[in-house]
Amino acid sequence: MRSVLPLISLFGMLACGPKSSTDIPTDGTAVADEGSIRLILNDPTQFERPTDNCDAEHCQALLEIIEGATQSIDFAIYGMRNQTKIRDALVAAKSRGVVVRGVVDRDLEGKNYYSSTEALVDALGDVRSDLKADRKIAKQEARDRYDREPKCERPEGFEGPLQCLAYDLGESCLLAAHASREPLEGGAKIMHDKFFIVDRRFVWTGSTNVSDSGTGGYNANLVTVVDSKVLAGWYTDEFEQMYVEGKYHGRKPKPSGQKKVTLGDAELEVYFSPQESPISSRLRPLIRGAKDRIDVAVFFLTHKHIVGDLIDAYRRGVRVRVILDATGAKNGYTKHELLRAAGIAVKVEHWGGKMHMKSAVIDGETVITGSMNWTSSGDTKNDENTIIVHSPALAKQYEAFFETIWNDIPDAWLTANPDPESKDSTTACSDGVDNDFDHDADAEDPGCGDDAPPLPALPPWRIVPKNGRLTCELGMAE
Ligand SMILES: [Ca+2]
Ligand SMILES: [Ca+2]
Repeated sequence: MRSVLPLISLFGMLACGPKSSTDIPTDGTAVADEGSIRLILNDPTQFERPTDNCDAEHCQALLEIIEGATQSIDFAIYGMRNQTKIRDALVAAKSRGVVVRGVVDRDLEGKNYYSSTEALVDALGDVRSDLKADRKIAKQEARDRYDREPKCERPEGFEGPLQCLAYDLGESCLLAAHASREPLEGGAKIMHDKFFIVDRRFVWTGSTNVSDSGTGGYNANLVTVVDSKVLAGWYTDEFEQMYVEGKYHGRKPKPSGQKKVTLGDAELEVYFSPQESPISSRLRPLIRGAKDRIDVAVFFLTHKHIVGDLIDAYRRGVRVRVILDATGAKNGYTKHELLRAAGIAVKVEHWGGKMHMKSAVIDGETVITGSMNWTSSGDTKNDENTIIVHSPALAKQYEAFFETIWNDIPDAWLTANPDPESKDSTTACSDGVDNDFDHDADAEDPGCGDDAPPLPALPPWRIVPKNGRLTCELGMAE
């Protein structure tokens, strides 16, 4: 039998290793490290349905580092569905003496969204979750809840928290009020990361869930694989805040420096949500600084300020294109119709799989990657990670991929919105998936029938002339 002593000492080292806060320069300079970065973009048009195999390149890359692990695997994932090869590889690593630790998401009832998560937790043992933190935060929020004075009129039929919007279009103003159809309760925050750290050297991360539609290859996703001890150290600190200290969401303290590392020709910046609010602190300034072109590919685009920045970029002559997920385009807070009203080219995807990326490329220079949707929750509530990569070569790779999938989506979806589970959406009626989360899949879904009902309407918007006024304000008269 293998001696347990080396394991205990290794575990001790892992759990009590130096905090990298001391390794983060406070003057914003980048740390130089040996290593490399690889972007893997998964093309959803190559797959007809979710699968339990691991043939897609991003899954292979994950399997490779798990199978090569000699000391440690730390993972923070939303959950797991199918993906037997990944589970088996983790179990095999553990049985050959690798220390395997993990965290997953749970809701206030202790449940996880994905059906194979419990089997993974049972097989590995050392897997924890955000359940306790969620319950504490929910209690606090219940105490803090208060009614805010609404600053705009609620659209009829939309009961959720109200978002009042006013965007400047130069001679006119674009005004809207957004809310979800259903009232939203203050629910659990999400441990939404999808990263693995192997041997404190390799980090596999991005938008891909470990699921039949994620690593199984059905959805459009972007994975970043980084070989860097420095970057792995930052991810380990983030992991241990959750795993060792039980700190999730708003309970994670704000770090003191900016995490930047150079790997060859690429410079990487790392941000964790919510403590670093990456949208407010970094994505918005990047968009405000764009000079030539921005291509965005996201699942949800509901953050009101980043939408204002995209409109401003477009108005100063930057070419802006957006590919949005068709389910995301049904959300009561989606801003894509406002972007279109401002003149920006937005295509809503028409695949069976989802546009699950949370990313953009700016000026052929900077790629935004990670797990964070462009939403207020992604910025300020959930556990998320974002890597910003400055590299013309990787930007070129992203732009080529974007061009391919942009051209794959018919121009009809520049103005209309495909029903995500209907004959509008390639394989959606034969993929075995409830693509639009209404509890009916394929032939059972009314959208796949001959008389498909129209999509429910989104909240309205209007354009009002400025008539000499300097700013756009809510409640402006025509
Ligand atoms: Ca389906
Ligand atoms: Ca459905």
